[in-house]
Amino acid sequence: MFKLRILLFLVLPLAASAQFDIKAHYTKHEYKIAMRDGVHLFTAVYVPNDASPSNKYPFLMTRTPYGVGPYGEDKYPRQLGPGAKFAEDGFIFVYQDVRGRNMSEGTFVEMRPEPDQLNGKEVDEASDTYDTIEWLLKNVPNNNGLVGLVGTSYPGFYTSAGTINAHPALVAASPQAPMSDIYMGDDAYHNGAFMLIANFAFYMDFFGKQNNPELPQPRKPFDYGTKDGYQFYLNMGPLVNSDEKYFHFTNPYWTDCYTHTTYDEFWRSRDVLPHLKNIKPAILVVGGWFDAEDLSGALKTFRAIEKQSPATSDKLVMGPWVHGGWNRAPGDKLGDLTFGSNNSTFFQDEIELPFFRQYLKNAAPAALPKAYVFETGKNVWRKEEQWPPANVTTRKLYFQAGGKLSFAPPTQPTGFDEYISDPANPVPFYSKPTLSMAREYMDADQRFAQSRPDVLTYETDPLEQDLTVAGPISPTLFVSTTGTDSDFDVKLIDVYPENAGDSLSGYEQLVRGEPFRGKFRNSFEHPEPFKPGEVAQIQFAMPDVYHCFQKGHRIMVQVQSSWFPLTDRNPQTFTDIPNAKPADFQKATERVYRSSDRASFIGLNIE
Ligand code: PG9
Repeated sequence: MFKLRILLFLVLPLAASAQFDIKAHYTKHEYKIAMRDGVHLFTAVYVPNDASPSNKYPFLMTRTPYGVGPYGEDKYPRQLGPGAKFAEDGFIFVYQDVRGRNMSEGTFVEMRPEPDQLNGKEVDEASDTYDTIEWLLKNVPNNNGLVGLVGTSYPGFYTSAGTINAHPALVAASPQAPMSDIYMGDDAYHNGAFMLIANFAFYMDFFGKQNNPELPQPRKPFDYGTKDGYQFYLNMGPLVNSDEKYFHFTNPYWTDCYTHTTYDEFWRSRDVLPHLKNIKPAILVVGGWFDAEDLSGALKTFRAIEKQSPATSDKLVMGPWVHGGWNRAPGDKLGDLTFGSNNSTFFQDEIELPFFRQYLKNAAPAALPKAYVFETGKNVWRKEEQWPPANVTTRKLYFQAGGKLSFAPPTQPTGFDEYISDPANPVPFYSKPTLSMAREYMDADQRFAQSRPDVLTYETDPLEQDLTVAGPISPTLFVSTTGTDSDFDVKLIDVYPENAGDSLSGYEQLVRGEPFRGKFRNSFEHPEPFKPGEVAQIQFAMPDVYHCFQKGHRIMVQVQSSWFPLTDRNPQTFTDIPNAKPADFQKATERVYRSSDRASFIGLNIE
């Protein structure tokens, strides 16, 4: 599986660049580069064969915890660089095992905290990036003195971290789906709900080392004993059983992840966003609207740099992609939906390569707008001078009696809808059995959920004209529960007309959905129980969309209290959830209010 990850993020070409023979054009070197504290980091460097004092090349570097294979100076990957055309264009490609991973020495720390200042021989990912650049400039001949950084997902975090107190030679960086604040909306937790299925699978595959250094060790795939993840995780019971039954407390990364249930110092210190200040390299942040892992990371990284580092040349690209999809798939479809042409080749050739050429090779300006964003629903790329666009207005879509949704606030003095949420029968996140976090869930048909008695559905009349939503989605819910804790998961859905006359007739496309763990409604640090039956307010923001609900479509909102096993189950009694006892898992009656003084609504930015 390590091999798989390497393929996903580093090597696997989008369109196999078999035409360009890497081995014939590049020479590979493997180095152990000393950092300021004496720890050596394993670094593979691929230099164009025609590099010479009169033909110099810039560095393009990726730092990763997933391995820089194939290892061995005589072994070459099928692709170098983030896109199919980079190798042919000519760069000195650098891949580095980060501190403590694989062939690098030292200690690995998950999302290593990045203090603003280091003293003496203290190190972090920023200093390791700096020291590596310093070494490369001095020791790899025929470089042009300029460096770019690029990476997706975890390597996206290393890219962001590398821009802090950057080496002056680092002039361009592209954090792509960067993990940024992994409790607050990236991989680990969303609004306090633990992202169970994705993390269990990830940490079954991502362990510490036995020897330091060592080559990536192939792991025997975990045997779930079933093809049905819903049943597997239901049978597992409380999260502590994952360790009791399967991990046996051998993977501290996993144990840390599911036991730190609040936004405590462990997570706060790992948030790289506050440190993205005074960023000198030009930045190209890239994300996918259907990224189930680090969508939030891309948007928050862009916003943090815009706000905290206004002098930085900072651009955003958001396309119709799953996590890292722009690196490895055409990006023309997801599940049942299509998005026109090959959006990934467009990105690689028209955005990513020109961006790096501009800064690393003094080529013509890439002429990129502030935000290059794909509008789903219409399936077009748009160039915006800011994100969200300047012309949006915030409007509220109110829940109404009879399952209606409208822009007019409710007028009746009382009113609510209710359902019984049973932790023994949670709402599935996907209609088919799956052991992985099926990425297609991000735009999948929600009719299977609408038919359940524990899912509330509200929808507008058919739209009389196109309506484009651009920016974050902000639900405000007035709720009560007969329990002392409960999740309230909100889904924004595009309902296709019944008479569309094709396979999408009546389709209920998930546009954006987020869980919210109710006990965190006032603070993610200090959870509070609900008082049974007492009305409470929940307000949160779901990650941005750029989506056109077309004329004749309806806007739908669904509310439910489980989304399994995407998120772990809330026992619905206020407790330490990973260690909940079977008796803590209780049915509860959940109410969502829709009266004039308790008007639940979804805030939308409308273009
Ligand atoms: N974003 C991915 C991940 C990291 C840590 C935990 C779970 C997922 C990834 O880099 O693949």
